[in-house]
Amino acid sequence: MFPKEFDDVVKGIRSMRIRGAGLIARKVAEALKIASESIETTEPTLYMESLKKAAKKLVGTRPTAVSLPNALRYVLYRAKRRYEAGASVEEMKETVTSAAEEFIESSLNAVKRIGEIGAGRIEDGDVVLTHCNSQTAIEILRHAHSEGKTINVFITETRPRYQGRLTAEVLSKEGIPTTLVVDSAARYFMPRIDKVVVGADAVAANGAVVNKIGTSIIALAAHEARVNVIVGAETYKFSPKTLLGALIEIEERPTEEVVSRKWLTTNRKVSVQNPAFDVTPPEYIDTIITEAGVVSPYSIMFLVKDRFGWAYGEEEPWE
Ligand code: RI2
Repeated sequence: MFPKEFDDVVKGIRSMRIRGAGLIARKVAEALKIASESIETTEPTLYMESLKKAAKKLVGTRPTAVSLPNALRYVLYRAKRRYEAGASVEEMKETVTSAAEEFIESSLNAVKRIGEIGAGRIEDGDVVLTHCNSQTAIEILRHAHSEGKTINVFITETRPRYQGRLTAEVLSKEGIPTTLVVDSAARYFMPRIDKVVVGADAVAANGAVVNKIGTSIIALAAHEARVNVIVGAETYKFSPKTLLGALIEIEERPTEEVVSRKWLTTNRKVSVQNPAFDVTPPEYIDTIITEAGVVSPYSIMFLVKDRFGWAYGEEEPWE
């Protein structure tokens, strides 16, 4: 049993009350810290077992956002190293608390830094199209606006959960002119667009970007119209497993997000699918902006390894 705040994070991520890949990562780091502080034992092995149990509960909440397991790896590898070195429970708790806080702080700094770097790619007068609700993409646009650049932003609704509305609300409150359009209008409007700016849930070893369903068709339309596609992705969105040949799992969400249960029961022969993400191949992406600058997907791996302190191929720390 872990405290209620821990269970609230688990439920919140599953139901998407807590959403957005970066926020999810910060929330699981925080939840692991809460779980760690609540473990009542002085026996290091029992402590580690409970901590792994907490991590396992968190890791299964949403399968695609790789920032989630990466945040857990960041914290857990540090605890594991201390455990192997013979640390006491008190010492391991301190390690978990400081690693979680360090991760959260560096995540927030990363989003801010991507905003600064990405804004350099936005020119005065640009018409930008964005999809879904990415804090990273928003930060790039917000920063460009704060530099005094005049920008106009088209936002796709992002069916079935309409996260585009959230982005429209945030940007319009900042004083940025925004236009909300249906997802299927992306190609229709593309001739008016100068740049596409989106976030990422995961980046694979070949540079492919996994992001909200619909991103790849927008990137395809942008490619056809020779419009640049800019992706803002913190380095902890890189999937280390893809280096060893793994594919990133695409989350399939409940059909009720697309049609009502009533509609389904009256149309029993219709099957409904609701993949939450799709994969945009690297040839449709012009720039991936990380907090370490504009880097090639291959060098992201080395940055991640350095910063996050794990050896890829090593057993998952919650196993
Ligand atoms: P930030 C979101 O997923 C969207 O796909 C968005 O582009 C991505 O996370 C990255 O968001 P969801 O949680 O980390 O809405 O940039 O399924 O905020």
